[in-house]
Amino acid sequence: METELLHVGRPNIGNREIFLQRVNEILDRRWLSNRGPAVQEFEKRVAETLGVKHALAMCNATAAIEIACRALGLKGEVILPSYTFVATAHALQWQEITPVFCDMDPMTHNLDPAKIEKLITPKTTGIIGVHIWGRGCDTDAIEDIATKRNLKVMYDASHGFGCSKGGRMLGTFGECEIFSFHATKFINCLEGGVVATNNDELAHQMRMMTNFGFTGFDKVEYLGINGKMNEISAAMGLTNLEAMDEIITINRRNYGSYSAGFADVPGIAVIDYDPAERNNYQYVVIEVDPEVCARNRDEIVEALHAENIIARKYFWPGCHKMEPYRSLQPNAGLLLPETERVAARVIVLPTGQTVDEETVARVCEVIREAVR
Ligand code: T4K
Repeated sequence: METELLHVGRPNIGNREIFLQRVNEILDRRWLSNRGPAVQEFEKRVAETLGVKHALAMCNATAAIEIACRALGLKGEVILPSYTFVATAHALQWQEITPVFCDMDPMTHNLDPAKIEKLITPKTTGIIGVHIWGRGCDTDAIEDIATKRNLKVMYDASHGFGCSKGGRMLGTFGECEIFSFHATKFINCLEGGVVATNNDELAHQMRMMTNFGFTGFDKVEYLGINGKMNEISAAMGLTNLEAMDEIITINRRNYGSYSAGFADVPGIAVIDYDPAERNNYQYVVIEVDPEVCARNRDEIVEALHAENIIARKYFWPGCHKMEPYRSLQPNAGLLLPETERVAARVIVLPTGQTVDEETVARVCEVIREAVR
């Protein structure tokens, strides 16, 4: 039995000495927030990595989605997947925009574009695609529908930093894309988010909104909030960005070991990442087919937890089954059969810097033993 808890989402941490040196410089400068030098450098590095004109650092991805929705003028109803972290839906509901949940394509776990059109009503103003696990949405199909129906498109790319779709980096699609740099993401800023966009006007507007709407001393031009990233978070982000290749190599190695470990286990499939794209491999996701596997998903998770391996059921049960959506939209599930089916099959396993091959072998063995 594992003595320590083995978590999904254990943070990756770059060179500690360099981070601490950056922290000392920040303290020496006595410039701690309000888009200081570390935040500006972080924004520059992120923009370079994504190949995008503007990368706006914010305090977290949830606030960043809210700011982007405001700046895009989204209101009424917005279509998004139910199969996402609840923050995507909350960012809309918090602004009294109705999240309209769309079903997924079970092959990709992403929004199924074929199911978008029938959800469009006269109140619909936009679509938020979510690149689940860093695998890019069907951006062509989504953007075709949006153009035809005059809707705005943005993406929640919280999982997708360093990933591509059709050879183009995530971050460059739609009006804007939002990345999360939360502690549990493969590159973290402790807490942090970034909005990426090539739209100058939108970037200017979001920049102001992130800082109370100030456009100069005593001059407020927009309704804004405080969505700013602090300097220490940027220092962490910069340090971790420097370790990005190394972290991806580890994630990729672990992903390969898990895939090999489950290759001959009936009813367990590791979701795949297209080798032709750039991937960060930050999520190792398995699907348990209850018709083939000797144990169902919940029994396997129970077996893992009994061994102190805290595997997660992301994103079960789907946003539509969480409050306030469960009460506000009690029938939403009728249109979400694939979401409900897949959400009941998925397990996310630990990976990242703190997980070595021996640990992967142990996790595989617990699962193999459970289904034997
Ligand atoms: N959109 C999508 C698609 C997202 O996945 C997320 C975040 C967002 C939007 C919003 O982004 P942010 O506003 O957070 O920037 C976690 C994360 O908190 C959340 O950021 C992430 N998605 C989601 C997928 O996972 P929880 O509620 O499952 O677990 P949490 O935060 O308690 O952490 C999971 C495990 O990680 C813990 O059991 C232990 C470990 N952990 C966590 C922290 C914070 C550590 O070992 N060290 C730590 O410092 O949401």
